Formats: sequence, C-alpha cells, structure tokens
Amino acid sequence: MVEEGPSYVLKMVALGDGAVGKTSCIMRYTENSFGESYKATIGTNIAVKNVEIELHPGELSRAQIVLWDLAGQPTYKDLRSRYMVGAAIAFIVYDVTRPPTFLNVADWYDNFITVSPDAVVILVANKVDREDRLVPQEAGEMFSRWRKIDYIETSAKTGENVEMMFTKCVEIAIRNEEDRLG
Ligand SMILES: Nc1nc2c(ncn2[C@@H]2O[C@H](COP(=O)(O)OP(=O)(O)OP(=O)(O)O)[C@@H](O)[C@H]2O)c(=O)[nH]1
Ligand SMILES: [Mg+2]
Repeated sequence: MVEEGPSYVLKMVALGDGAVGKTSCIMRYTENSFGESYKATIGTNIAVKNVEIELHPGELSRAQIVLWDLAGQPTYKDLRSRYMVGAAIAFIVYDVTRPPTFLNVADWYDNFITVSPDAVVILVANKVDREDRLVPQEAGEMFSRWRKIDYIETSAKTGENVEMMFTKCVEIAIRNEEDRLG
C-alpha cells in the first residue's frame, strides 16, 4: 500500500546565458518535445509540472513544480533578480560548445545565491550530443566541487539526463523542506 504523503509547491528558476537550452530542457521535461529552431524567450514564461515522488518507502509525496523560464539575454538583467526571489531550486545551464557561457556561470550563481541563499542549485552542461564540444567535463566538475553544488550533463535534444536532473533537484528540495518543517 502506498499512502498519500504531503504535497509541496516548489518554484524552480532556469538560469544561464541566451540560447544555452533553458527553454529546451523545460520543454523536454514537461512535454517530451524538442525543436531545432531558436526562439529567444521574451521576458518570462511559466510552466507547471505535477510529480509524485516516493521519498520514503510506502509514502507518496506530491509536488507541483512551477518552472520560471527566464530570458538569458543581458537586457533582462534587472527583471531577473526580481524573478529569482522565493525560488526553492535553480538550474544554471551552459552550452558545452560555447566556453563563454561556462565562464558566466559564476556570475549567474553569485547573483542567484545572494537572492535565495537556501535554495538547491544544480549546474547543467547542456548540448552534450554535439560533436563540437569545447568545455570538458572537468570544467563543470571543478565548479561543482568549488561551490558544493550538483553537476549533470544533459542533452535536451536526445533527452539524456533531463528528467533525472529535474527529479534530483526536486527530491533534494523536498528533503530540505522536510528538515525545515521538522
Ligand atoms: N544539439 C542541441 N541543441 C540544443 C540543445 N538544447 C537546445 N538546443 C538548441 O539551442 C538553441 C537554443 O535553445 P533554447 O532552449 O531556446 O535556449 P534558451 O537558453 O532558452 O535561450 P533564451 O531564451 O534566449 O535565454 C535552439 O536552437 C535549440 O534547438 C541540445 O541539448 N542539443
Ligand atoms: Mg528560452
């Protein structure tokens, strides 16, 4: 018998430079779809995903994940810090074929952690399906060890690790919430 556990509403924000694949990861996760053509996100889009997670054997927790997809283009900088407020989770994405998007990860991280210091953060190396990869795995692992955050390699195109990335963050965020509530 699986019993009904508590339910949670978690705000999750997508961070990272323009065209790294934030919207694509969200689309893969929420609709299991992918598009090759690039349409820059204008301002913010919000998507919702309901999940059920068996964190403790025999007890099903429900979570509604409210995904805030923020535009990565620099013009939206002011808007973004306001949108980061109250996030339980952030995923910071870079494009492994474009080193500058990796070099900006530290800025994304610092800006976010100032606004939401207790949130769960995961670093996402996206587009690992591409043959022209330039940012090695070691670079992402270095950042992850330095800032003590999780690191995962994904492809929104093939779907590799995308669901796992979201599930992992949600599980950690729920555990944190449980600890906080006692
Ligand atoms: N090969 C490959 N292409 C990808 C992948 N993820 C995204 N893309 C492509 O990269 C481009 C940008 O993807 P988006 O998801 O729109 O990027 P974004 O980070 O939301 O960009 P902004 O909304 O401008 O901040 C699109 O052309 C996608 O098809 C991936 O894993 N592999
Ligand atoms: Mg987008």
